[in-house]
Amino acid sequence: MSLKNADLSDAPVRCVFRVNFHFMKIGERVMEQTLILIKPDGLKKSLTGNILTRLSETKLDIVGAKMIRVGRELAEEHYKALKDESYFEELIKYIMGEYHKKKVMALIYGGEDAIQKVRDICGKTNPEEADSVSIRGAYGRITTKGVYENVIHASACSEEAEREIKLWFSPDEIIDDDIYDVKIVKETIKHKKWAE
Ligand code: IDP
Ligand code: MG
Repeated sequence: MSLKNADLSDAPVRCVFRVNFHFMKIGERVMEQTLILIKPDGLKKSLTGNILTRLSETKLDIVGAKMIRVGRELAEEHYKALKDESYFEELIKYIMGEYHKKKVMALIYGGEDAIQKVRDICGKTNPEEADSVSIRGAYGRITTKGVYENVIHASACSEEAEREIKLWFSPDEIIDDDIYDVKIVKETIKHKKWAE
């Protein structure tokens, strides 16, 4: 079954203008980057391997990856467009890991048409409506409190991808050409080093 454009009708209102302002043109190919989060329920259910295997079908490159403990500030900033929704507080607790594990795996995938390719494999937001061969259709559920626990987040459009990549990653953590403007700064910061 083809998942092509499986959730176009499902795209958030903020993404209706699907204009790519940020991309690298290599030859005739338009290279994008997109943010993926394996959410706390995906980690708790040991789905990391399955999800990465499904994502490898896109033939995109992993250009960033890390584990993050999500604090309230990051959670609320990530989902700020949904702050008036009835399920917002439950959503924040969910992404902070209060119901599963207190971490998420954050990844950036890069390549041609990366944003839509990943969204297609993820499937619709509501796991009950998602194609059963999509990641969310196969592994998601709706809780008794009404939150869609859909195991994975993926940027929905180029504006969202830029905002989310800049929120979750610094340019140094991305092993790819810079597709957003960067500046070089020299700063002295305290950080942990290995003690011999
Ligand atoms: P998306 O994750 O497919 O981009 P968004 O509308 O951005 O969908 O919603 C973010 C997250 O909020 C969803 O992945 C899901 O976990 C949760 N969510 C969205 N809509 C609902 C809803 O109507 N009820 C409960 N949870 C929802
Ligand atoms: Mg979204």
